Amino acid sequence: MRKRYIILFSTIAILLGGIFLMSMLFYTDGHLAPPLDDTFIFFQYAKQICHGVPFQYNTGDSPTTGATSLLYPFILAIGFLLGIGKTGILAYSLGLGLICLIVSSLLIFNIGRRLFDETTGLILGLLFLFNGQILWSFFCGMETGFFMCMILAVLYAFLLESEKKKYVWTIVFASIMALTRPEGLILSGVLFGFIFFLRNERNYYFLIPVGFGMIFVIMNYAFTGSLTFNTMIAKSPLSRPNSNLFDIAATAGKYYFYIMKDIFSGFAGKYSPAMYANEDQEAVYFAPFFLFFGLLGVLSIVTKEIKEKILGVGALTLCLMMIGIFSLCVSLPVKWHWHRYLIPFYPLFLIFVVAGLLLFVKLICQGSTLIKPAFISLASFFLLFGILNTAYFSVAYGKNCKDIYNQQMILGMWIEKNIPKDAVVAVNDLGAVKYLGDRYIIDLLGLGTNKVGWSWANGAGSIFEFLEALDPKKYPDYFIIYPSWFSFDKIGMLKEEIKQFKLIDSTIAGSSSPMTVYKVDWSLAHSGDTVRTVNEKLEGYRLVDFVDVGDIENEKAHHYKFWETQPGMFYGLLYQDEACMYSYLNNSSIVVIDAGRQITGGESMVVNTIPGKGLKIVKRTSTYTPIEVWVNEEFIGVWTHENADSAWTEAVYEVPGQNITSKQTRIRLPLHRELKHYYVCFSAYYWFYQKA
Ligand SMILES: [Ca+2]
Repeated sequence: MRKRYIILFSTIAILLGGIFLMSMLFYTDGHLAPPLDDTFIFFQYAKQICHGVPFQYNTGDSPTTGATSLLYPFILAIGFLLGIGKTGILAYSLGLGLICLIVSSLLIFNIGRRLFDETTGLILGLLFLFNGQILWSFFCGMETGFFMCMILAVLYAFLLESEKKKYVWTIVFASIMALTRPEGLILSGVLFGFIFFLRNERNYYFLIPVGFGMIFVIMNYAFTGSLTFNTMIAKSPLSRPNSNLFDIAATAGKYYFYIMKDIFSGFAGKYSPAMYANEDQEAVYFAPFFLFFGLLGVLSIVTKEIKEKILGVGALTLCLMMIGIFSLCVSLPVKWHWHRYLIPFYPLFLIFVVAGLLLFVKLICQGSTLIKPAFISLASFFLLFGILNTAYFSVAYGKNCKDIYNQQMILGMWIEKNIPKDAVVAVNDLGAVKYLGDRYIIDLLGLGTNKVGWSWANGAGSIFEFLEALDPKKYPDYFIIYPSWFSFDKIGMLKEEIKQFKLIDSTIAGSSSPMTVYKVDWSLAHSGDTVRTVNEKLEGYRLVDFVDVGDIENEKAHHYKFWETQPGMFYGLLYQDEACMYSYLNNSSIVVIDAGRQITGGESMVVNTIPGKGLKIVKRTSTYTPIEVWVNEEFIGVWTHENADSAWTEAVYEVPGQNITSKQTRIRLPLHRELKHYYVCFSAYYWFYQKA
């Protein structure tokens, strides 16, 4: 490679990095800050590695995989080992991003040069560098830039090694890629399949990267008992209750359309002076006609490879891009943070766009000497858009950094000074609050705290049940939350508002409401554990089991399931569970907090029983809907009781002893209806009593 290209790309990258840095410092009033709170999650895990407690978000906790990258926290940890300190890590992460950007630009330049010619490589390198979203992700302090760099390294190594079929560096870089992100594991699987089936090379060494990628999955399973990463549990529709294949397929399909039509075409999106990372900014991602030229590029490279009967880097790039994006459509069809999960695939798309431009010019100019100038002219149109979008994102980046500085970072520093050292703090943004505030935190979204992610996916009620079930020593003293994300206000848990951290112009924060610090009121914790009003009906009976609806762990232990009368509302029209604070219909002096589920179809559970003894089922509810009682799939009768609107009632149903035949009994409670009308029945708690 010629030295001048190294100098050229490095100079441009440094200049662009400088502009982004200046924008950050301008908007944050001279402070270093990342554009996302999640960056601090990485810093926290990296810090913990240096303290000898890797994967523990709070020292002493069970390990978590909240960074969703096995490798990158270790790379960041090197920074701490070099002694750069708590704030220095930000500069270190930016420096790493810059190095990755330079290396990536040289890699993509060389891919273009090898595939086409030097000019095309140059244009490709420039289109890569002048893409504001790509720059944003390199300077976000997280693993995205490094991940992109590894994908390009795999492609370039493959390009060099595929002729002789002796792969060393391809496998090395693919292994690093697989260690960097779960998508890297998917891509390494694609790479293996591509070599093995599409190129018919029986090369089992390509299983090595897959093996490396699996390490993190296995670790995640060992840490959490689930194959799903904490981030996925919190963010993916796959982890929503009652998600189903039909709806997932439809959501994934629609998201795919959206990426191709709205993002890659460069045509969609409205003009809006607002700069908000979480929606409606597709207009500034790519230039118009990008998809057209991308498709031409696929035709140009892949057709050639098919004609030559040996699939090469073009087909590989296409497979990686399409399957990589498809995996995101299924797992994370999200729009927030400038669609940041999609960004690592943009360089692959750019390769096709440039190939398409070249083919287009060749077809138009038909062998004349004008090909090169025409190509450069046409490419200049796209470079112009690239420069404009870089300008936009340099500002967006600065404003995002400003948000994080003024909200999460200031908050973290405030906690350090104002909250007792032994306090427990529950948060919805776990990054800076922990890294700078350094208190014991409980992450209500479940990235840094295991298990609670499933509650988050179920709704505010399950979160209440999760917190209530904690060891009281770990009850949060403070909530630091966007109150609109939860319903703690409805159940009287927000004892005192201590402080608000408000953004005037929010550009990336998850809520426009201020992040607020509250003291927590626990006085009604466990108030809902026992039967409160129908004890006289249970004389001579003793408790044999209970199902606390909304408590995910308790539900799991009882094989609890619920279903909807009109399924498929898991996404968008989600039946969220909720927590309620009511008094009883027939005794207003008893106030109880309990969470439960909105049931429209029915529920089933398996409970411990004593065979042959009469069973009384007690249900805490706030609604009246007749329900059918089925015991071990035998219909027993219809359960009716008094109505309690915005109050609790406890209803009792008696199952004769002859119907209880084993130590485990399956109870099924479908809503009773003749037509599938829409009823909602609120279910909060079941107790099972049998004759003593
Ligand atoms: Ca409950």
